[in-house]
Amino acid sequence: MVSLQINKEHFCGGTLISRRFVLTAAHCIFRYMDYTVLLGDRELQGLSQHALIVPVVKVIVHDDYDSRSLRHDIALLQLAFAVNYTAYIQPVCVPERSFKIPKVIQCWITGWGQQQEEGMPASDLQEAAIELLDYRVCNLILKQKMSTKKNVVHIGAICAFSLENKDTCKGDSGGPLACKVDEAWMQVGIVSWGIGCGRQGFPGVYVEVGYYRKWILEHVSQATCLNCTAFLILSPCLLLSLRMLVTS
Ligand code: 4AZ
Repeated sequence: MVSLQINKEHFCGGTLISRRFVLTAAHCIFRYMDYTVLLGDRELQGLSQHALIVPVVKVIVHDDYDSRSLRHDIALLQLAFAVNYTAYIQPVCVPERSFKIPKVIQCWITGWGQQQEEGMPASDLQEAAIELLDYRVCNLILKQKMSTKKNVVHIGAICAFSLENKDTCKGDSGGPLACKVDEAWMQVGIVSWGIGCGRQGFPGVYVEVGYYRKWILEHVSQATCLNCTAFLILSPCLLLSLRMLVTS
């Protein structure tokens, strides 16, 4: 996971999906700004020797992103240079569209966002275990809470809640909802929106990453992969897909 920063100040989360690209939420992007990405560190104050700061050279926001409904709340940031992977800087896997997280797998939300609805941002990266909720069920719950007849959660989204009312909040947006499948981390969601933070009975809403896999790959390969098949390296994500093909 990475921290998106403007003038060295954290404002959103993101994730590294290739050596050159960071995935985040469209609502994290305002207008043209000098964005930088902090990689390889959990602590925002006093960077460690594992930290790397990389400028963003291009922002790709989903064409259908709607800032009112927050539909298609997804964006890619192209980094100024391809980062080298280390023990601290690793890419997360983007799931296949059809990928269904087995019920037994634990998923997590992480971020440096506010620790309460009216609270302070965290300087040390926080994490919480969550339960997933289908967007249709989530839509029914949130429609009722918002006293509206209009649908508020649509296909392409997934919701999550915690039994201890742990939740994402302001400053966590753009960050991951990720699940550890075998030895690989799969990014199932992107922090998008919610009503307040950590309120009992109010699930948080996330972009369903697998639903946008084609969009992601289109933009990432367009920009970086002139010769990808020639350099096809067996990444942990690819190995996981292959293993799942064999076992399913
Ligand atoms: C926010 O303000 C925000 N509980 C993000 C996520 C959630 C709530 C608020 C989900 O960016």
